[in-house]
Amino acid sequence: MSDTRIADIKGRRVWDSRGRPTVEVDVTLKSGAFGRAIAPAGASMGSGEAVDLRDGGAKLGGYDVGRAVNAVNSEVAVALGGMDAADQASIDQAMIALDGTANKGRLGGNAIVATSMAVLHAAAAASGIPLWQHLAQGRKVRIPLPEIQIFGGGAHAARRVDIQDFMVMCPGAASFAQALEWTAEVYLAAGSIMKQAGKLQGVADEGGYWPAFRSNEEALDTLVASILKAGFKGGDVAISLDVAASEFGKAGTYTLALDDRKLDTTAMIDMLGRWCEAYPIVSIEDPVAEDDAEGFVAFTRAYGDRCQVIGDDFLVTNAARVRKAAADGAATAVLIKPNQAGTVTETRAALDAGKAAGFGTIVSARSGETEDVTIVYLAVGWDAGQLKVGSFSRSERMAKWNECLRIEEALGRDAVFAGRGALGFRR
Ligand code: 2PG
Ligand code: MG
Repeated sequence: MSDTRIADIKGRRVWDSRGRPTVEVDVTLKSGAFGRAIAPAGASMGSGEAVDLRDGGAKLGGYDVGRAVNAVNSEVAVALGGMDAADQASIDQAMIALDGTANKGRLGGNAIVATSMAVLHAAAAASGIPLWQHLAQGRKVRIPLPEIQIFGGGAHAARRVDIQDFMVMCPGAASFAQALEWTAEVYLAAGSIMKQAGKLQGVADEGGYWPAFRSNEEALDTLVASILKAGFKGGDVAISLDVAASEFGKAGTYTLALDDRKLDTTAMIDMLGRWCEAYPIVSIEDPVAEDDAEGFVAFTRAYGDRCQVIGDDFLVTNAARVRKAAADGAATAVLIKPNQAGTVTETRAALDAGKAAGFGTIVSARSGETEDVTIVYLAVGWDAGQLKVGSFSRSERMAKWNECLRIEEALGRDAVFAGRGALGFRR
């Protein structure tokens, strides 16, 4: 057995897909095994997320991460030095205790999550097998059904449209590789439709086309036209939305800036319901705001049997919140983002709570990303069933899709694609 005790931890500042600073951590074990991970960053964030610690002030728009990097190189390195990297739970518990706050605001959720994931990588390296396999521990896993953005919006596109992510899912695909190929056809078709309409204006934060639309419905109509132009029928390629309603809704009032309308919770749910009737929608994330638990229950009761209802800002990768949502019937699926929870262990607990409740589980990237592909290994190794990474352009996104392709190829005939069955519906 190699010596899996931690010999060295080094944090540094690197840069994300928005050109903002973020935290990278290197972990070296006594055996020489090495792990590295980078913290991602959200733009539309739930208030219950682990704190993304930034320096503030004028420099770099206040986004610098000097304090978080410093925490890694001082307190965290000292506390974890000599600990066993193979014991992820104790590592994460030590950082939670060291931080001492409820929201990881002292050391920074970014410092803690990058360290936690780097330790995980190092432990896998020590075991000599790929991280996804290290996590699977011999259990059967599936290659996730991808959820891929075609048009950006909301906080990722200067609020050009209200809805944040207009995505496709390919429940009819037979493999991950085929799902990517189909999505590539739709992305291409969407680009040519936008060009013809004189609306091609580059891409939003996650690589989806800039949403130069007059209404949210125009985005949906254009998405349907793109699916049809690419030659697909309803069912094989379907629509998924992240409404990210906390960004424009509070205390039961939703302000749709583009449509110049204010809606209460009932009207908001009715509007989404009409969309579910009119368009081939199989999944809706954060249909109402994080403070609107009753709205989540009402929406799930009305549409959860035919449309997966995902809690993101609402559940913030928190096991207790997932359990409560399951008991209340407030969602049918949970988005799993390591940096919302702040450690690998807490992320896993939220995913397990989702599975125990019969929820769909979707491991997700953030809008601020890097070349780090850890989430792909988590999605496969933990058998999440679904993976959300953003769009089908820009290499911080493509690196993740491509890595998942490689895993499917490595599994060969043993590869099982999660497909349609991964979607969580109300039972
Ligand atoms: C989300 C994510 C990814 P952000 O809301 O699901 O689309 O966005 O990272 O900005 O929270
Ligand atoms: Mg979201």
